[in-house]
Amino acid sequence: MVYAAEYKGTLYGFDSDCGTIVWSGGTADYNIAQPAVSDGILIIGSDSGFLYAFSDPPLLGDLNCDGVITAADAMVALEMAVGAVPAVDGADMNCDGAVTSVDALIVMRANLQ
Ligand SMILES: [Ca+2]
Ligand SMILES: [Ca+2]
Repeated sequence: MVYAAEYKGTLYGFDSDCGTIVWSGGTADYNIAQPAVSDGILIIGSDSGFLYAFSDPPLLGDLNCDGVITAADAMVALEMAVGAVPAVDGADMNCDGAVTSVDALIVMRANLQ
């Protein structure tokens, strides 16, 4: 995951393989620096002197958003692959522009690591 900040307050998380935006967040202020990540916490300073911390940036492949990658996430990817549920950008694990059974396999392998 690669993070970048827009001056007007929006933060973006990009898939480091294909550049797809898989997360976004925001501050109530102008961002004056680029974000940093330490121990899983995304941190950024603002022009008003506040330091914002995001403890929940997404885990790539965590398609049910429970904070861990399990077989349940692979099942969600399969449901997206067959059109049972709408596909999201973060589910395209191999960056080929579509969510398929290959993406579900990649999520399953991430579960086993
Ligand atoms: Ca999950
Ligand atoms: Ca794919």
